[in-house]
Amino acid sequence: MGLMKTKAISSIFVLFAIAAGMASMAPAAFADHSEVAIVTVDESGFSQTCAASQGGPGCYTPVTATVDVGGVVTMTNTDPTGVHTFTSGTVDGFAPSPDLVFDTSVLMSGDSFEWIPTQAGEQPYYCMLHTWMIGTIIVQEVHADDNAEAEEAAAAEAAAAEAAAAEAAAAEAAALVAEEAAADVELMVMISDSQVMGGTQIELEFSELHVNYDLTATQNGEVVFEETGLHSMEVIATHQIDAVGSDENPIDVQVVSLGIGAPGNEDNWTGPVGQVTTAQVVPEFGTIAMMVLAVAIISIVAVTAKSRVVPRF
Ligand SMILES: [Cu+2]
Repeated sequence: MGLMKTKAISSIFVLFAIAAGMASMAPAAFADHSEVAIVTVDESGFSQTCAASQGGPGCYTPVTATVDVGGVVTMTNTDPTGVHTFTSGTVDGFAPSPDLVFDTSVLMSGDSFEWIPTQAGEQPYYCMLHTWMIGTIIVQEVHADDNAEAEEAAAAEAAAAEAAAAEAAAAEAAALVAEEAAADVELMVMISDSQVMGGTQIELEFSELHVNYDLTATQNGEVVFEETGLHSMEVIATHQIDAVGSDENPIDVQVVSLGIGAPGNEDNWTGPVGQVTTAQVVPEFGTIAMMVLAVAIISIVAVTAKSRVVPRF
């Protein structure tokens, strides 16, 4: 099917990228930072074990990349099991603060994005679909590490640039917050599961209080759980499903947001309505954690596609 073809192409792309990277590195006496390739760790959307905070190596490789000002950073989603973003800015738990320097938006498996930095400094970034995925790009003046003097000058310049960037970022963030308040409320939900008492316990962790939603779980094309008009007073809601997923018969979980607000007061609900988040329960992963940002339609479409990609080679 078309799916297999996509995977094959992405694998070839990765090999090529690695080969190209090695070839360009070999002849340089000094470390060449005119280009750097960053990729995503396989299954980083399903498990947080890659995160440094969980003792992992980081969910992007390399997790700290160095590039010259004017160099090319190629960001590629090499994870065959999911969609990811490289979004500049920082994230605090569920709360991302994009700084608008770059945003790949949703990259399907095999997709790439290029960014050419124009300013020295440290640029943090994260995946807006899986906020445990974080990385850093260190942008330095060309040949900054050729000698210590240049390095010092670059460091001073970088510090100045960083201060200026921080100022700009703060202004942008403030503007963004104002914009967001006027626009729609962002809603994220993390879906995780555990096997409990011969069934499956689904835990939903919302980024907002008072989320109204529909929850449906299907297995083998059969509905094993279906409730509409659910309300989560707290950020966490749990539901017991009377079925256990397996590799052959995974359970597909679907959450549809209805709006945010008190039950019975639909007219005043805010937030995204009708946006869909899916996750798949397969025991080999133990607890599956998937976080979804329900703002842009494209990410929702992409996430729906992700659950179909899960049964893989
Ligand atoms: Cu991701």
